[in-house]
Amino acid sequence: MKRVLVTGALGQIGTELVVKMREIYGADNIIASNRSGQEDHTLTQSGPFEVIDVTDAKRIFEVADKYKVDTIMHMAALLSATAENNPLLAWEINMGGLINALEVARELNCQFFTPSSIGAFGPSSPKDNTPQDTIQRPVTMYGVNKVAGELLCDYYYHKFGVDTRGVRFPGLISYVQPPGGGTTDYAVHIYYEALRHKKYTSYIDKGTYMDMMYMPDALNAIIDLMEADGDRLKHRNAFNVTAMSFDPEGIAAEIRKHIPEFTIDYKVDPMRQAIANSWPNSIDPTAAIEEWGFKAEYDLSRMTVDMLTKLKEKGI
Ligand code: AKB
Repeated sequence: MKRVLVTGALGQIGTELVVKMREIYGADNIIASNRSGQEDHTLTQSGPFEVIDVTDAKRIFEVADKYKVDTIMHMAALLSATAENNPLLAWEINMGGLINALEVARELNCQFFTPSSIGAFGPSSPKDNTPQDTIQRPVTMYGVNKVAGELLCDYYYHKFGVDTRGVRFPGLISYVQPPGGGTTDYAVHIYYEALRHKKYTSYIDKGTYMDMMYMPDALNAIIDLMEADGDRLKHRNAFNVTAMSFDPEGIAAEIRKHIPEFTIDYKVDPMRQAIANSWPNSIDPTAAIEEWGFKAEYDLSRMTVDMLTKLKEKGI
């Protein structure tokens, strides 16, 4: 990775990924792009920035060619709840955007990364310690997009030799850029509300376990996988990665260690609850550990300390 185009750079992952990669590879070598350019002044000023709508294949090519990039990190996507509310738009952005970006990677001979998700599993997948290779029959549009995306990336590798790589991310927790439209977002909101109001009303019910990971571990996973020796990779595009699994009661109990008055109650959102119910309780990251040395530094307790500290520093 010497010169990288990041799509969806103002999203939850992209915002921090661009900052970290600019530190490692040099600001001029990381070309951030997003559908609109207004929201994040710092990122658009700290290195090259271009407006790209990923449904516009020509525009992706134009920017990738202009900067002579050798890597594309395709982060632009709708998350699970938004996708479920607007399945046709999700197909257009998640599948149309992906194949456009893959085509540019093929034409310009770029290495390629795009995230899959725990959403690629469904109710018939084993629920606990879900294996790397298992039944994948998701029942959401997001899940359908993710499984098709995993297969499409494999196809571009086998058919055209594009060096495609990817992970199945769990819910990602961060104090920088809030997520939007996901099912796991509650695990970010809860920290803000704990500091602001000492209480949180969860749209996900108690007893609903999902995998989660702190953003610094997610960024390291992306960079480590992209830097890994390709000859060691057997799976390439859809490595299970996770750092912890908890339900709303579990994260609330951890927050209570620091804010004893904190309380949680429930107003369950049927749609997001149904999505969560169809996902694993926990997934097995053994293939990622064995094939490229995946390692997560943050568990629930270390993440909670860091989240509360960093959000307080931000004035929350
Ligand atoms: C979502 O909730 O949609 C995402 C994901 C797990 O892919 N955070």
